[in-house]
Amino acid sequence: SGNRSETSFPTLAPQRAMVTQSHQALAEGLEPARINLTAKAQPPELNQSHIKALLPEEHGLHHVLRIDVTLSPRDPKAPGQFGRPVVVPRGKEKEAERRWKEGNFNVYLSDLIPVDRAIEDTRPVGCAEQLVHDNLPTTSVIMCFVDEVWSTLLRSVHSVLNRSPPHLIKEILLVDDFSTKDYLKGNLDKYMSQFPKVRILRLKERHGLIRARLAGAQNATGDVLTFLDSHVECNVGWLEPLLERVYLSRKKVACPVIEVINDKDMSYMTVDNFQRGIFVWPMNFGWRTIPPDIVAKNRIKETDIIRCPVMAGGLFSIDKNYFFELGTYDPGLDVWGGENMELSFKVWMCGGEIEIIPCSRVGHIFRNDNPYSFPKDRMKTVERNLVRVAEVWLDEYKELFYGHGDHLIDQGLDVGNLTEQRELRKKLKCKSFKWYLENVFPDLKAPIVRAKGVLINVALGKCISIENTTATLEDCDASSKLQQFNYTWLRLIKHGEWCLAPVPETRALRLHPCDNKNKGLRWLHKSTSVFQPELVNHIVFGNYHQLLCLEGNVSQKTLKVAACDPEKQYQKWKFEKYYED
Ligand code: UD2
Ligand code: MN
Repeated sequence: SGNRSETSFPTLAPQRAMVTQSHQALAEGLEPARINLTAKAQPPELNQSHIKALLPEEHGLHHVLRIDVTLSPRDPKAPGQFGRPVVVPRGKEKEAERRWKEGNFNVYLSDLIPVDRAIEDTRPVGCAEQLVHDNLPTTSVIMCFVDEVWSTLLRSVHSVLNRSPPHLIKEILLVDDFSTKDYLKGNLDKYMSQFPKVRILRLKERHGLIRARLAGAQNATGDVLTFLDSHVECNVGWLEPLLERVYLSRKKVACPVIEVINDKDMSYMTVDNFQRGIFVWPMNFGWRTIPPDIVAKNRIKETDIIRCPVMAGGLFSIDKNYFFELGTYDPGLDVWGGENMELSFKVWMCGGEIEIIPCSRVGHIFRNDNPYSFPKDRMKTVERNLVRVAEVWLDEYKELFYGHGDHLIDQGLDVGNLTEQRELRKKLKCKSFKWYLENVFPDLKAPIVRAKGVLINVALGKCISIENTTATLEDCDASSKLQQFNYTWLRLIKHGEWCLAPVPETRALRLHPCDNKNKGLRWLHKSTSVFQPELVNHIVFGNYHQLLCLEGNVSQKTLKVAACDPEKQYQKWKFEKYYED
């Protein structure tokens, strides 16, 4: 989830006017188009005693903390103060360049600017006036790191200490994921000993981010867990709005708006409002702006909470007991990546919610590459994690995941045992992925097949028809059951539970029982392609290198595979309907 570039937003069907009924809509399972993006109403799971707790006369309310000791900084003229951009001094360019790789950002400048610099209060108007409860739960702030840059780690810790109400911070847990750098040992212990709330937990071997977070969670003593990366700057009033949400409902997982600490000049940059966390196939995280017309029509305000299909992963608050009830992260996930998907699906499908809280803002250094090593291949690690997530949570939709990452189908990755995760899903009585799509992420394009209907030969105008287990060419009849096919993401041409495939010896066509793992049943077919324009509409057996194509012979009503020929019209086919773009 590297950068903050947004993806395009498919149009939603007309929205119901007001935002205040969002939870109601979700509870009643109304049609997807009616699900609102923001959350204002009380969630349906609130019972009477919760609602009582909301009454100001029983438990007081106060304005969010506005005191920020860094707003009158020790040294207002220091570089980077107030989040301003910094320029590398003349003559220091080489050094700055050399040090970049220590963290894959401008480490030289990070060392130059104060560890407790002020940043601009980027909250939308109205946030400072918001009320929160006096009796919010306490939190343990958990920051995992491996070989983090010294000044950046310190700045992260100072920003928490300086911009949070002290009584809400039970502790700051720094989880050292087996760093190799010396300064992260003695020096760090010494520096942090000034701050009684900071505890350092040293792992004896590299756990990877995901299991390091679990180690932190197991050692946490606060009511709420707040996870942060180790290169962040928490902004004014960031904490209370997050804890307020968890307080209102323990099943809310609250995320701040993640702003940008520029990797080149270290400036603190705000981001556009109205952004949701989403994913595109094959499960790539991204942010997507809610279109202005939907914002206008629903009168969504900048301070309104935004419900998200998925979270970015790094920064969020979650009730500690709830986190353990959910079975934490799948501990089988390795090192880095995919854990945000896993937790997001788990939260939504098992009764919780994920929200972005616009009044809570935290800066983060987005980097183009991980500055630490992966014990195994990086790509493989992330893919393996995603396969675990897909196999546990996506149900029949996992085919879309596999189908969009062509390389994933045949990889035969050993993803380990999934029994416990699947049992957990059953035990928690979690809803289906179909439910998630309909109720939480209705604007995701998730067609279960790539194409379907009759399969027509372009040159002959005849359709494939099934007789017993053989395939023949007949006059097209869209209403005939014998002519119906599905082209799946796993590249099978399915007729019910039977799959079209050539007989290796004779090259004639026959039906076989379908088997997602059998490579001998896979076909490539595209209705458009920039990469293989010459074979568009061909149905290619196996892979493009073998170049065997499905071909019709009208006089004999037969089908066979033969050497592919882009010129041969008898090799061009069309399904009745395509779902791909
Ligand atoms: C994003 C998330 C990050 C995590 C990640 C993986 C944000 C802003 N960041 O990528 O939190 O969810 O996606 O899906 O949402 N670390 C360890 N041990 C390791 C590897 C990393 O402790 O083996 C630490 C690292 O020092 C850092 C944190 O984990 O503090 C996250 O790693 P990252 O900053 O490289 O991830 P990022 O921001 O690219
Ligand atoms: Mn990060």
